[in-house]
Amino acid sequence: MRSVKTRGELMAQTKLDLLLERFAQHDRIALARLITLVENRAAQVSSVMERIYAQTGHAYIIGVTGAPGAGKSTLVNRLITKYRSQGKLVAVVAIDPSSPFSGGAVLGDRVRMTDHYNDAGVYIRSLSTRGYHGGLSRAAREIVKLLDAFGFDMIILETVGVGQTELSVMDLADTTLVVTVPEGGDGVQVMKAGLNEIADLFVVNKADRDGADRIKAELELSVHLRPAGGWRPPVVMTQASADVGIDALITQIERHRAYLAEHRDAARESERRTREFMEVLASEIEERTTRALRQGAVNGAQRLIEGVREGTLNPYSAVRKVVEDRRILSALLSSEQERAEQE
Ligand SMILES: Nc1nc2c(ncn2[C@@H]2O[C@H](COP(=O)(O)OP(=O)(O)OP(=O)(O)O)[C@@H](O)[C@H]2O)c(=O)[nH]1
Ligand SMILES: [Mg+2]
Repeated sequence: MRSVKTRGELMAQTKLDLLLERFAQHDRIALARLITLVENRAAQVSSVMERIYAQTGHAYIIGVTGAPGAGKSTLVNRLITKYRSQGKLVAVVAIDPSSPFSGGAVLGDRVRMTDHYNDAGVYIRSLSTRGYHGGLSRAAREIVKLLDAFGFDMIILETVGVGQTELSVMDLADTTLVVTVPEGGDGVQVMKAGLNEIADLFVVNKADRDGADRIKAELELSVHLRPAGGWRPPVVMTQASADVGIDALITQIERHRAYLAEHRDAARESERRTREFMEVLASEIEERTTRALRQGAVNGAQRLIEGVREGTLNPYSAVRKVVEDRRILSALLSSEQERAEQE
């Protein structure tokens, strides 16, 4: 019977309960463990999210994106300091591209953010983009939810602004900062990369360098091409390494926050919630089927896969057979325990 839990299941359940209890008591080790579960796409992730969801919705989420080396981490470091001086609890998720070129950036981030390592009001976590196959935005979303439920006031997401994945991660942010630098036609790059549309605020960092005024003018021009009436992203000049312009940046973030609060768009919010549902549904199905197939646990499906592997059955016919067979489908979507019980 389904209601009878196996010994192993009960033990896993108790362990998870304990972890969630410690999480509720603001135990950072429990927080780190839960984030690791999310990173490893463990089967318990969905039930963790169900349990903590009601505690979310309080944090303000700032996305920071832009070209490699633009000074994002340096800027984030400055933001942490300012927000900490306001007594806010700050979490940072730095999403690292998996290319070896950026491997050094992880270390760089660590080095630059060490100022805050002994501060219990600050939590910094790096997240590798490796091995997610498009599920990164779900993982990032879940980590943000965990940090939110844990009680952080400000959550800062740093990504290198390349590719669809990064853009989808920025969808989580309330305010998205696009960081540019004076050199190399960065303004044009921003437009090309589609960062223009997601920016709530442009930052021209390294304003100590030549050409800062020019890129500021370029960006301001692009802002004026936006349809009138909505939010117009301001362009803020900073010198993150010299701690210049950070107060103005924070003021603009607050302005955007106030704007959002004033212009709460119910339609946009339901759209966002629906998107979240669709994303979780799709990836839950993918994760469950992948797990079931990897464990070789689904008889009928195994035979079809053999056929595909040997070239005697084309993948489309195999998939049609799977989706038209309720028993296979239900086994694919069942949890490990449920499958064991069904046998
Ligand atoms: N001249 C100048 N250099 C800066 C400024 N801000 C940051 N830098 C330097 O730019 C370099 C890159 O800074 P990071 O903060 O690591 O840049 P990032 O955008 O986080 O880099 P990735 O995470 O690798 O994409 C470092 O050497 C910083 O010291 C600035 O305002 N002016
Ligand atoms: Mg960085």
